[in-house]
Amino acid sequence: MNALIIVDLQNDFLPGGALPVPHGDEIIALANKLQRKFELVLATKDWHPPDHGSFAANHPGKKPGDRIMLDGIEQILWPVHCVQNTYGAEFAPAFDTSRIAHVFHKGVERSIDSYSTFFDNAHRRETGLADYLKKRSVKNIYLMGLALDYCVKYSVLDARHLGLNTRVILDGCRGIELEHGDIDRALDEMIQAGATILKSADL
Ligand code: VGL
Ligand code: ZN
Repeated sequence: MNALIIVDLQNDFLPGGALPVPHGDEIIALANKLQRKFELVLATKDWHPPDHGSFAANHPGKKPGDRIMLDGIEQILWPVHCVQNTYGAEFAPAFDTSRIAHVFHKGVERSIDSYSTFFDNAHRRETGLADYLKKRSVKNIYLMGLALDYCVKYSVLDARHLGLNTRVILDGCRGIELEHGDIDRALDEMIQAGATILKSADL
C-alpha cells in the first residue's frame, strides 16, 4: 500500500505565522488534490508545550537562530511556534483534512525537539508512525509538506533507515532556507539516503 504523509501543514509555518516557511501556503491546493490518489493519507503536527526547549524565548539572552546544547544534543533555537491547542498549531484552514486517517504529533517533550515524524532528534522516542505503517504493511511512502530542509528531510532520512521506499513530492514542499543552499543540501542528503525525488505530475 502507498501512503501519503503530509508534514506540518500548520498555521505557524505559513506566511504570517510564527515560523513562516516562504511560500508555504502554495502547497495547500496540491495537498488537497493529491489525497485522492492515495488509499492512506496521514499527517503530522509539530505540537510543542509552551515551555519547549526549542523556543529561544525559553532561554534568557538567546534569540532565534542561536544554537545551544539541549539535553546533550545541539539545538537550533526557533521563535515560539506550534504551541499545543493554539491557532498556530492548527492545520491551515484551507487544508482539507477529511481524508486524514491519523495525525501524528511530534516535539511534545520539553527537553527534546523532533524534526522527524518518526523519532525525536536523539532517536529516544517514537511518534508511533513506524509501527502504524508496519501494522498496515505500508512499504511505500510519499511525503510532502513543511519544511523541506527540516521536518521533511529528517522524516525522509528516518524512513530510509527503516527501509521504507521513500518518495518526496518536490512541488509539494517548501523550505525555510535558514542558510542559503539548505534546500539543495537537503535534497542531496535525501537522495544519498536512497529517497526518490519526484514531481506531483509524475504521480
Ligand atoms: C520545523 C523547525 C522547528 C518543521 C519544526 O516542521 O520543519 N522546523 N520545528
Ligand atoms: Zn517545532
